[in-house]
Amino acid sequence: MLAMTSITPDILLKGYRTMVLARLIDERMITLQRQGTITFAMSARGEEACSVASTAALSMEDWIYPQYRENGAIFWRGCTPLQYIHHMFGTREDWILGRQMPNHFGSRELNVVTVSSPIGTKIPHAAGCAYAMKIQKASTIALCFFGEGAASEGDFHAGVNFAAVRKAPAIFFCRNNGYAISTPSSRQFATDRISDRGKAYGIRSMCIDGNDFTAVYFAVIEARKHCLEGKGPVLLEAMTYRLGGHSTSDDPSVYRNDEEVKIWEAKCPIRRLRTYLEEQHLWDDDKESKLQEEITKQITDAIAIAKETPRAALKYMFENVYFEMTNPLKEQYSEVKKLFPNEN
Ligand SMILES: Cc1ncc(C[n+]2csc(CCOP(=O)(O)OP(=O)(O)O)c2C)c(N)n1
Ligand SMILES: [Mg+2]
Repeated sequence: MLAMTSITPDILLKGYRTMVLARLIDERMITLQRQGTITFAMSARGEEACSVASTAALSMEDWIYPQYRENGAIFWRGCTPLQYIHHMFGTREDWILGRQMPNHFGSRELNVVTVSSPIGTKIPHAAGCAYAMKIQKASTIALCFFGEGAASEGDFHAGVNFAAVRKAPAIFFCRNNGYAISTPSSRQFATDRISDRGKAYGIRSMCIDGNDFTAVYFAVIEARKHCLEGKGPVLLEAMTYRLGGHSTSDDPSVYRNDEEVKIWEAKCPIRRLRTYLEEQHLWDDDKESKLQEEITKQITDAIAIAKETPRAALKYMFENVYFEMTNPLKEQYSEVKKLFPNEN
């Protein structure tokens, strides 16, 4: 049973706005990819409550290890549409200097570790980070987001077991959205729940409704408290659904039917929170249209700026990898420069 903690209207309203921002920005980025303006995009459509509500339950000093479908976490922590869109375009203003694919965001300032493509690798990193926090007697935790597909990697076992043995203050937040690209979860594991595995590691675990903003929020508040009381890590499995394709390189119509998608569209976390806010007289149609208008303008203006901003320089790929550029990196840099003689 979760202890009843209260959730303030401010958190609910900020949570709602942040989820709408994530939804609208994802939609626009997919359109831009289809138009050939950006190279790639992924969407968190239908899963926004997982990243936003859990980040809302953390302290700003807690460290977050995202997988890639958690732009809601950085939006909650203050990333602006312009900062995000610079990243998606890989401009010179990109936080990570165009060194990664789009959707591989990260920010030292926001304590969000940069996304890296190999899935599951962040699970042991977060366990180690949490253990360091414990040694330093810090009152912070590390939260690692990953998909149910990533939970099939050996890194899941290594990371969760390490954190369990060391009683490291880590929350392992599994977004079970039903698919790892085209592989449904029924083809990934034979148990009903990933949270069942918590017992095997001797840690607290819980399965929650990932499309219910308040359920996610309370579960993370409780899990964080558990971590900070020195009781060890917590495994949370949030049941949700990937409403869009895996990425712009995917066509989900070849492996799943529309009926299934429709069922989950009705459970949309944004719609659910809006209904609740309206019942509480905190939201109405007028506020909704103003919000949509405001965010749409911010996104449109940001796209116009990003289009005018030069791409990240070629040398950014090679500089600051090591304190000094190594000889192999220097050679690679001059090879790449031959392909793009007009860029530096
Ligand atoms: C180690 C590794 N294996 C395979 C891939 C290719 N890959 C990228 S995303 C993905 C599916 C991940 O599914 P899941 O963890 O459930 O996250 P979701 O995309 O559903 O949010 C795979 C197999 C990869 N990036 N890294
Ligand atoms: Mg998945």
